[in-house]
Amino acid sequence: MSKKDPIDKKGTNKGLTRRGFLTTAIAGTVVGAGMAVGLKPKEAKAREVGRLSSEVPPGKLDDYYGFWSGGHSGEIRIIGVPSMRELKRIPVFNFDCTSGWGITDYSKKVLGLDKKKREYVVGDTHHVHLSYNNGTYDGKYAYVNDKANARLARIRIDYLETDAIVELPHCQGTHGIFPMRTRLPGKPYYVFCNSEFRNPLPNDGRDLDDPKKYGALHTAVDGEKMEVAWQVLVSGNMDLCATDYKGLFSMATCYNSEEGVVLAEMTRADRDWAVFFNVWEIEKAVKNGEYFTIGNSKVPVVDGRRGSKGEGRFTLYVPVPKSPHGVNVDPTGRYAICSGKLSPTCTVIDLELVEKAFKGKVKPEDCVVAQPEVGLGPLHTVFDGRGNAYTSIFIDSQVTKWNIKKAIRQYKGENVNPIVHKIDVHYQVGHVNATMSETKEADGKWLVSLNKFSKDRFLPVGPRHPDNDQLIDISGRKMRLVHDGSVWPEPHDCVIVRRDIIQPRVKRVYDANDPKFEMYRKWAKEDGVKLGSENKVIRKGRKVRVYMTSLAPVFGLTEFRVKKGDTVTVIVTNNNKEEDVSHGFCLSLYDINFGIDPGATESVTFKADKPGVYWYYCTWFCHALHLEMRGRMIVEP
Ligand code: RUQ
Ligand code: CUA
Repeated sequence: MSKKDPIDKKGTNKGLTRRGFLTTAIAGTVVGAGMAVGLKPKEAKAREVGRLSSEVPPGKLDDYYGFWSGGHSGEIRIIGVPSMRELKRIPVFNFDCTSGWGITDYSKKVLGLDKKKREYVVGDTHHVHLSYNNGTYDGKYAYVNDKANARLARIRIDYLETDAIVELPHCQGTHGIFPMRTRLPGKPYYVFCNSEFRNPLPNDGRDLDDPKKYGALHTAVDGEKMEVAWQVLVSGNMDLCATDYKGLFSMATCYNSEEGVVLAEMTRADRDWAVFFNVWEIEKAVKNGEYFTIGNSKVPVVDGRRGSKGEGRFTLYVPVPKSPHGVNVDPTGRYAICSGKLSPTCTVIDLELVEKAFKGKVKPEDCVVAQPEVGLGPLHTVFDGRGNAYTSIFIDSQVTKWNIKKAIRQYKGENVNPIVHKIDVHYQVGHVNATMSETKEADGKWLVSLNKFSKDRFLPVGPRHPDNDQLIDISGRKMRLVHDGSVWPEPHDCVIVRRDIIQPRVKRVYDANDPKFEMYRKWAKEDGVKLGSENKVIRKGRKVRVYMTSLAPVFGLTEFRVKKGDTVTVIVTNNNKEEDVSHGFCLSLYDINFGIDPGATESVTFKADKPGVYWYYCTWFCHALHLEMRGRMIVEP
């Protein structure tokens, strides 16, 4: 736990002095979850069955932040682990009135809804990953894909708010993403994104009925600038994505080496592959101008297809049976593990051999060092930092724990059984993830099984069931199911992050790093208004800016007047200094509703197209006189 952790060892937030103090005093003898999970790996290893407590008593805080993708909702959710309590939803590709995402001017800018181009209003988030340095999370950003509209979004961790979205040219089915696991001096920091679907390149009406001419692109996005850097054209398709720990490779599983367009075609071959990308060799080629472009996009593309000059230099195709799904790199950084999906095996690929293969010293197929049988329908594999892997088994509805070193020995012909334990999950597990599993600091405490079906596990709520995210204690030799967590479909994946890494601010601070600040500061300067302390209506022709403060229980303006047809921007600043006092601004019959965090300024722009009196009111219960916190917009005909 770092010194900066605002939460003490008993799991009490020092910021919550009075309430925190009382609960600590009352619960003084209760063993907090923070202590219960403070096991030394050695003790845990000796235990036959894990014995961690998932109980987080009132007033205590969780040990981990879980970042869950929201699937159809297009959002990210934050879940406390081990309590499995939902703490927050971060709107990303969706609309949300709590914050006003998709409604306020700033969020529209991030979403690209301020431009006169195609306006996407749906998203499908699958994979959330946090930014890294030195093999572990650096607490700066989270990234998430949009499978629906081929985008990558970034969330800044200090405000847990989306701050950039980039569209990936010529891509469809943007699925697996993964950031580099370390930052290399003088080099860009990339997030890699896979195209799962093959489509015409460019997709402008040509090659409609000629799927052989379709292609799929692996895209490198600069995770700091949030700009597309380059793309690689591959054979087949790409499903999940991972990176190594040295900052050399990205990689993807391919389930459609057949390049088919219907199921029967896509599952014909007994072997597909994992494709490895030689990141800095590609970068070098791009710098040397050895690239082409597609359609009207300026993004450099290199050819990494099989049989091209790029094979062996930019890409390496390692055969893997059959239609593999997940690819995960173990915390030592040595092994990439592909989960077989239609093969009951996991394929272990030695990344040191991949390095050699790129130098032509070994053959791609010789990079495989183990292939344990784990069960029917293996999808994803995670780690405990003690040499064990945990693979989700979709068809068997199980999680299989197996030992990587033993699997390698078995592959060499030794008579050892790598399978340690199997546990039933309920039901049809997709992803699993474990505490810090995607980092070199994997701590082997908790595993979450994200089950697609819940069937009989919860009260029936009609034909559309919740998913069941089950919490499993992996601190012992055998796994132990601890908790059923209902969750609205469909989180695809999650990462579980030690809480000292996540340091959110409780109040908005308008420093130079805050892009919102830039926008409002510019406007206020233009209008000669002191933002946050003056209440003024500034008219320039048909454009009206309304500057308004809010301090419980009043808005700085209890009325403002505009004329029918004006373009009106209402800019509201929350001047409450106390933690957790949010206000909202809802404008009746104008379809406007957004929240304003403590210390924040938010704005909305709309056309005053209906004359009359329209009440605006505060939507956050901020004060005993919250209902009276309202005013009138008077639109003169
Ligand atoms: S996928 S259930 Cu979108 Cu992550 Cu594997
Ligand atoms: Cu401000 Cu309710």
